[in-house]
Amino acid sequence: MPNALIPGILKNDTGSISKAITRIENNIHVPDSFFHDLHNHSASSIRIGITGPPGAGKSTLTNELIEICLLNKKSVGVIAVDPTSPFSGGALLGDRVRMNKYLWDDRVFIRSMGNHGDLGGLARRAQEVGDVLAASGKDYILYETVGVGQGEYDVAKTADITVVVLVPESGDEIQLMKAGLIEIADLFVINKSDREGANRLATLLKNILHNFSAHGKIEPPVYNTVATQGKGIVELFLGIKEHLNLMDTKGMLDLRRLSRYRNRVSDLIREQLEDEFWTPEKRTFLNSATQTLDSIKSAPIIMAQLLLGQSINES
Ligand SMILES: Nc1nc2c(ncn2[C@@H]2O[C@H](COP(=O)(O)OP(=O)(O)O)[C@@H](O)[C@H]2O)c(=O)[nH]1
Ligand SMILES: [Mg+2]
Repeated sequence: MPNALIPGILKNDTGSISKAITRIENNIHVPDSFFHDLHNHSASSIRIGITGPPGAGKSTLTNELIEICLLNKKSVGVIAVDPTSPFSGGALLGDRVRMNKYLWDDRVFIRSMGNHGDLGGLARRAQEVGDVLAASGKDYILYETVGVGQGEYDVAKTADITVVVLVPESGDEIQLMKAGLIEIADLFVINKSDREGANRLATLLKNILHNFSAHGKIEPPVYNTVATQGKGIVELFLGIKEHLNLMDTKGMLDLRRLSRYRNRVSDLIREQLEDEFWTPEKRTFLNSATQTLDSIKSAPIIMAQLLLGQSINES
């Protein structure tokens, strides 16, 4: 029973944390009472989302942030979510090295999560893993995610504050995605600022940010970093803390946490309703009605109404 792991989790016992997370990751039944018991202990961690395109330097930055947290006597949990990876249950290839580094250090817990085939489920599991790490007393929880399509919005839903990592070559991307990026970003980082174009991009970005007023959000500051040389990391860390303070004073942090809670509830309801809805009979009905393209006689909406209605025998 995972509930037996709770005392260990609350004492920051790595073995208990690890076992609980493995159950969550593999969708081994975790009773609702487990999350109920964790809930009252998961409130005080700060959850930071770090997102951006593959190769932008998110992992390198995350490693630097771990170090600076430790220097500030703070503990850290890292959840590296890669929706493009089918792997799970420990390490994605590039993350193994850093995980080994902290193997015997209970101030740091790192876990990589891949995609088991359902993106929505991945976001839910990542939040639940965050709850376990929060209950273990980690001061900061860093969510590292690849920003691909919906993925980045999912991190934003998960985190108290979201850092979007770009590189000097990302100029065009910004033009294309500015609305979406600006909506989710609380802070921007232009990493690889040892390369040409970093200052130009910073100026461009600041201009865009200044002219784009996202409702209920503070204008995101822009930081330049060279993660591989540890440059700009202290400034970024202080910037994150300052931004959190500002959000807190303006009541925005509470609002965000409230909306995170509401989103989680509605995601769970959607998942549960779908699970209940798709009986084997309904799946068979849909499959046999769609054997070939020629055999399909009704519009998708009609098919959906048929399935939603009572016209199919339930067993
Ligand atoms: N030149 C340069 N390379 C960097 C910098 N930060 C990371 N890299 C390199 O970029 C590559 C991708 O970094 P990684 O952290 O794995 O990116 P991720 O996919 O976003 O997690 C690695 O080879 C890093 O060594 C930087 O500031 N400057
Ligand atoms: Mg990475």
